[in-house]
Amino acid sequence: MTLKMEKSIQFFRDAQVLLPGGVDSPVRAFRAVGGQPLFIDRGEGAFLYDVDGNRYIDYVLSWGPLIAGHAHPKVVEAIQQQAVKGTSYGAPSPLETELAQSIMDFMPNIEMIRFVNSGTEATMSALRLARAYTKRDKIIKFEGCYHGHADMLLVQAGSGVATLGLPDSPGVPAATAADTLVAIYNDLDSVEALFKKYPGQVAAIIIEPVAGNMGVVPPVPGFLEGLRSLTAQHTALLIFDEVMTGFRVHLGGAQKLYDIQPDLTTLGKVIGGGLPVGAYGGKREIMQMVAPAGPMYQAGTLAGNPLTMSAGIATLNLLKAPGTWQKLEKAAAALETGIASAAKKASVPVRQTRVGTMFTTFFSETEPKDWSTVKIADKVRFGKFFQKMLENGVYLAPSQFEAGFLSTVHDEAVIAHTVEAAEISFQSL
Ligand code: KE4
Repeated sequence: MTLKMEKSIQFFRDAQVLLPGGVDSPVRAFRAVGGQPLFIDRGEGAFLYDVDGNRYIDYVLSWGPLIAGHAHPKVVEAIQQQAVKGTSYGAPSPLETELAQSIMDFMPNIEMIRFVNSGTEATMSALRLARAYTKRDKIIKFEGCYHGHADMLLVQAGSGVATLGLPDSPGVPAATAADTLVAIYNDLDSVEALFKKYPGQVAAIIIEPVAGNMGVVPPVPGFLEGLRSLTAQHTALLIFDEVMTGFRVHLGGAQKLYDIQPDLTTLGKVIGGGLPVGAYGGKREIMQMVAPAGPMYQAGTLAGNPLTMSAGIATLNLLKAPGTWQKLEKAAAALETGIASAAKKASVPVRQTRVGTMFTTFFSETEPKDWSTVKIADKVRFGKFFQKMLENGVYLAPSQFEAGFLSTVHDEAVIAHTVEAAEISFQSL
């Protein structure tokens, strides 16, 4: 059955005249899965409806933010009630402190926090802060991890950079990239070697504590603990980039799941309930360096705006309802086993990875451990599977190197339909 896509095709044709690649973020162009992106008319609960009237179960959920599904009535109500009071004041409002406190209720290791407007701003600012605090210039990131598109972080990055097979991005000055050191995920020796090579020069390690931007790759036991002791030993800061893992691998993030206390945490996505947001926070002593409390400068026109704060507060309040995490975990586990058994039935070799509500189906027979073990996955076969799932009403992340997400409204019927679609799709490969 081929999808009716006339309107999407026309909208994409028009968009490509005015927007590079016809999109406002590269991965949306479906280049990795060979095809014509769908133009969306609306989202409702677990579903997306495209401009041709096709309905899909959505496992992208705006790349993570919509943990309560599309247009949750409580979130919409919070946005509506705030909108009539004004969308942005350019001045402080009690809502910023309210959302800050709500986040800290989940992640008590964060003692102070600053809101910004994207995950990119959050990681960029956290690294500037780490450099200001330690008076050092080098940073360590991991191959395949993505932390937004700030110059210093577009070095061997994951997500769209990996999806499009870009070695690195042009436009990043060599001098900037030179201060970004790259280690291998799940390989402590590769980290130790960098500390040895650049003694006293490393300001911070920044890591996705569960990698999501090369597909979902969990940390092996002892890896995060090892990073914590290496950074302590070398007086560098440990930054957990929880823009994606926050509230997704555990309501308290990876720092709760693995019981590791990073010095700084970056957040985004879920805390804005679907509106533009980012945040960085951590130890009070470090955060007090941020202007105007301290000398490290960072600012933003719409940072902490009341509309985003209201959507974030409403979303986190929904997560506080008793039994919410158990419900999310149960649905995610059912999805994971359902897809794995569908692949087995069709004798298609896959490696399923999942941590909490984030998951990936790798078309590979190699256990995912780092970029080198995931990049060999069969991207062509993934693309065929993606298209088949789309035909069967399921919208997966359009790249083998991305995470899928589910929400509190992905109920049993939705999971059952997804597994059925997977059975049909795997059989067709
Ligand atoms: P944004 O600037 O896109 O809000 O956040 C950047 C970012 C930072 N850190 C992590 C761990 C992230 O996953 C992201 C953004 N995630 C991607 C999805 N892989 C956003 C989707 C996109 O780029 O279109």
